[in-house]
Amino acid sequence: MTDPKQERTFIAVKPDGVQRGLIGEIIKRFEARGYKMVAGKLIWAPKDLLKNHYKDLADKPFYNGLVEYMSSGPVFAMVWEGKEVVKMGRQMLGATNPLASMPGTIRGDFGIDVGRNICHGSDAVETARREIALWFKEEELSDYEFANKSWIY
Ligand code: 3AN
Repeated sequence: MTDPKQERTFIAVKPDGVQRGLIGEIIKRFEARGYKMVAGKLIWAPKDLLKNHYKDLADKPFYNGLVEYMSSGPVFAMVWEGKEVVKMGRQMLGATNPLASMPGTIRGDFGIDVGRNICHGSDAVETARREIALWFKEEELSDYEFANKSWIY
């Protein structure tokens, strides 16, 4: 089992988040919470990658629209590391449904539309592993420590 302190998740600022200038805001929240960025890049994702990323939703009526929206511009893809970052990341993003996304969360503070919901975060440790491998090459992930900061993971 992964050491929960070393847990990693895949977080992406979606095209609407990039267009709205929210990359910095989202990075700021993860940094401030105490998480460590292990990788980050701006990428205009090819449709094949997006179809693979969302393959579990292939039978949903919104699937084609989702792939179109995600390929409408670059996304900012990231890997964050730290204690229970998968669950915590989901909490920080807020619920998929805008009516359920609480103020204080990224979606709750910046979004009103489920089809334009600013950010993506892996929903489980296993999913995170798959998504990280899909979006990043091993050499793009930086293994480093914060010096003398045992409270930062
Ligand atoms: P989450 O992104 O919160 O994990 P999922 O995995 O159920 O939610 O959905 C993936 C993405 O599909 C969402 N972020 C959203 O962009 C889109 N989506 C989900 N439900 C709908 C819907 N009812 N209509 C349009 N797009 C949707």
